[in-house]
Amino acid sequence: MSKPSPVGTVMIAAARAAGRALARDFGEIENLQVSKKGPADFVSNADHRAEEIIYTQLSKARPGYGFIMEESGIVEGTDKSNKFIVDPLDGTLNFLHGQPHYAVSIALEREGKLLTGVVYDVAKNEIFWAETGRGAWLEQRKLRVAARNRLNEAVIATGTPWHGKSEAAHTGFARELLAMTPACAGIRRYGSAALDLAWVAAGRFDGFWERDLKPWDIAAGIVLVREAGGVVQEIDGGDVMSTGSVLASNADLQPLIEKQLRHAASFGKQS
Ligand code: 2AM
Ligand code: CA
Ligand code: CA
Ligand code: CA
Repeated sequence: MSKPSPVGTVMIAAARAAGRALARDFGEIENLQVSKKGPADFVSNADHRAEEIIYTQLSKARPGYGFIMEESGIVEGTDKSNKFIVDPLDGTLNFLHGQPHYAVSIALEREGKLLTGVVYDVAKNEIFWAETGRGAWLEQRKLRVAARNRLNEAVIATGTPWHGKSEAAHTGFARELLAMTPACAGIRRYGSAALDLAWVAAGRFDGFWERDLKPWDIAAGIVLVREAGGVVQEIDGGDVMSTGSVLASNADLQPLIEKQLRHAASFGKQS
């Protein structure tokens, strides 16, 4: 079965429509208006346009549902049990630098549980979608996380903290890198957390960890990884949607990655 539910179909259509607008803007990034929301937190009218398209389509198709959106914030719905979680452009920095690795990410949370996730890689025209109980899919291909169980054969994705994050965040990440690089076959940092998670679901990455992300970066990708048979946890054992510190992989690698990240915490502290 590779058919999404009716609401899943609506979400995929909204992601495609936003993707078409993003693809047009990507063709002329020199004309975009770019501003900063924080020290290195860029946003452009491409982000806003894509979000507007998603909001318009979804609120028309499902009136009353709530929204959490990266750029427009929270819209309280009259229907308290359904909430869309929207990142109109994940990988803005890639996008603005002409790098064709960015995505639209839309999730649906129902009764406090993530139900549906859609991640659209616009440049590669790949729609990844998953729904609880229906599996994770890329077109007609049912997705399954990688079966690799040795960390030294694994390719692991991560996200680095950026300008404006705390010194502790940068130091902590440097320690984690120091623990992970000797242990695995390769580390990748491509700059879209939504796609990193989709690629874990697709078995292209064996694992992914990043700290301090936002709900819209990870919500859709979490559904994808879980429905592809993978495991998603909060790095330190908390609630992943609250802290945004995510570790995703298959069940064999998960304890091995977790162990290296624990090990990292001790570096430079035993003097
Ligand atoms: P964004 O492109 O939607 O902002 C990469 O590490 C992840 O962090 C991406 O999902 C990206 O989402 C998010 N992010 C937020 N602020 C960022 C920044 N200043 N630089 C790089 N990534 C950022
Ligand atoms: Ca952003
Ligand atoms: Ca994002
Ligand atoms: Ca974004």
